[in-house]
Amino acid sequence: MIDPLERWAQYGEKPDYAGLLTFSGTVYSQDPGELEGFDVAIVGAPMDDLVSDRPGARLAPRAIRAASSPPGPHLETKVDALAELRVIDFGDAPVIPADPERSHAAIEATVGQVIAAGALPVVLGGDHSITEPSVRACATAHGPVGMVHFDTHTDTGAEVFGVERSHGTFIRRLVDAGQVEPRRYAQIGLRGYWPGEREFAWQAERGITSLFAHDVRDLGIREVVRRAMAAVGAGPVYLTVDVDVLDPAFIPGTGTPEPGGLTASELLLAVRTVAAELELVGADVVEVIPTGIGTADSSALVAERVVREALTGIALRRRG
Ligand SMILES: [Mn+2]
Repeated sequence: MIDPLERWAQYGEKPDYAGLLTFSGTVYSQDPGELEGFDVAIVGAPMDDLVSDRPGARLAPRAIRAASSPPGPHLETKVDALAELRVIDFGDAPVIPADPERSHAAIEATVGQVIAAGALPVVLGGDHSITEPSVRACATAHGPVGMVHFDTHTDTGAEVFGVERSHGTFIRRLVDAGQVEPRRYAQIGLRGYWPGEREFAWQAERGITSLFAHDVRDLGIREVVRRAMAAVGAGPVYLTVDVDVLDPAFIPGTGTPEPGGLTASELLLAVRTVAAELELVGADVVEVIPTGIGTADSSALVAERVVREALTGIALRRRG
């Protein structure tokens, strides 16, 4: 086990930019035997072979580690999570470029090692397909899990461009495999133009709860989260956060940005509330494209959506 803080021990803290790159400067190990006694293990899942649009999320685990802030008490809650929990960075799953099946197997095995040691896995994606092997590892240990899913998209397609294993299909695969309980599964932040009636009919038949971005706008984030948590209820829960749930104003660096999304403060409160109230057995954050910042033309994107909203209004008016 390596402690990146060790060389700065006499100062009590390490500068963020120096030393071994681990999440928030936590200790690092790749040895599952050293996971005993830890509450949480960070696992990187640097693959983006299954995106339907812009690639680059394979670069996110390192970028998120580089962006991580040092420990210290949270100003709103007064909680220093890194002091109260024993957290270890377990490194990246051994993914294979251009071989999504073997990469998924590697992610499932690595997350499985974390769970076997009694720690809670927090996975840094990666495209959203990485949630499939991560949830599979959790469901193997805990039985079928509930899910809270922050996303613009439902990711419940049967296929995307005819491809069944995709970042747009993994939830359907997990529900069909009995690993996510559809009646204990809530989506938050849906908007835009995908999916369609067929996918929503499939969801409705199974009792999946869908909360849209317009629900967040009209009801407020606290009420939306309350409804999601009521649907999920007691029992093991997996939390998955696709950062494209945020408005592109907050996150231009993602693969399929969609205007009209949540604010960062809404998402942060929602994630904290879910983690505080529900029995999480695993979590992930996905679809960050660090190199996308500055290349995603969010001003053109919002202009395109303004036109689409105007056209939608015109069409509604003509219906009478
Ligand atoms: Mn997604």
